[in-house]
Amino acid sequence: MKQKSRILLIYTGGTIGMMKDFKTGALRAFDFDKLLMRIPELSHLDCEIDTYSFEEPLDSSNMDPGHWVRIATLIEGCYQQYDGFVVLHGSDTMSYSASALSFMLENLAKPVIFTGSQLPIGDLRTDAKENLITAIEMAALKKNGRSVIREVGLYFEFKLYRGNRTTKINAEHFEAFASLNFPPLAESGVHLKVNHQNLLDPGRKKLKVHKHMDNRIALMKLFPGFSPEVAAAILLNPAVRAVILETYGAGNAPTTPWFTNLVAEAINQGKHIVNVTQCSGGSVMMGHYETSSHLKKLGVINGKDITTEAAVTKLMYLLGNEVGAKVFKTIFETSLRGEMV
Ligand code: ASN
Repeated sequence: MKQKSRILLIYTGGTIGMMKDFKTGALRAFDFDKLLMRIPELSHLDCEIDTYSFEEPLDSSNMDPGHWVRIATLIEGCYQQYDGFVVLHGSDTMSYSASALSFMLENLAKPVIFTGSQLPIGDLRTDAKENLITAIEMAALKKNGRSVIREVGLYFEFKLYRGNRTTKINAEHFEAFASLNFPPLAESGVHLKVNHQNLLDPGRKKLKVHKHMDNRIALMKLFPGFSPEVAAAILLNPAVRAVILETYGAGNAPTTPWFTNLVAEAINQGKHIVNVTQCSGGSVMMGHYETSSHLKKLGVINGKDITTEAAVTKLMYLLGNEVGAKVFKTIFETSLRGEMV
């Protein structure tokens, strides 16, 4: 007889489980048991579901690396008992958390699927039920006794994406996420369609969980008129070990001497500078234009087609693992979990 998949549902918070606070009118997280009562459909699914809830569910604006460590530790502790994990999470920072977990869970061979919703589960027009039910079904998929999805995914509005390729693009539409540089892993229509050619194959190595995330990083989005004083305050700040430059188009930045000198000085101080485009899709191509050749010469790290969310969490992960200065650039420029080309 076919064994039912066992899924652990981890509730961290988010709109999916929120209700209106009568006093203030603002949406606030409520407890998990009440949430489960609103989805009797869960008992019809062909899998066994256990649940775990943060005792104080969060709006995901309050997520931080400590919460990622909690989720990673939880998965590590019961990895053998379950066939898959579904993480209910607020949509605002879901792409950061999914990216972070993808780096923290090395050699992951089971699905960890993030999902949530734009409307609370109690709302008549809610998108929460479809997202949750299909995320569980995707996590439960097995072939020849092995999980089909063996990576961190993000399921939202009929599509399963690679988590570290996603960005939240809309605060209004049910289609809140996009993965512009990588096609969906699976799609939900009348049937669940898995795009097998897009899936990661982690091999059969043992799961390794990394729990040190170093947050001494900064993100600097360029705009015409950036003040040299503000740029210096970021790039030369002693509290900062690495800076992500969100540049224009294919990785372009001003060629004014003050800017070039600041980047050079930061690199001299041993800081890692990463070039990521502020476009939602496409890739950095350092050296393609004169306006990026200077960065290439200085030894700026090429973020290629990585999302800002993945760049932030990859930096935290590599710094947290004390990756040496000599190999840092090469490792950052290598795809570790399918987050870049
Ligand atoms: N503020 C909410 C959160 O990220 C938004 C949502 O879940 N749709 O927790």
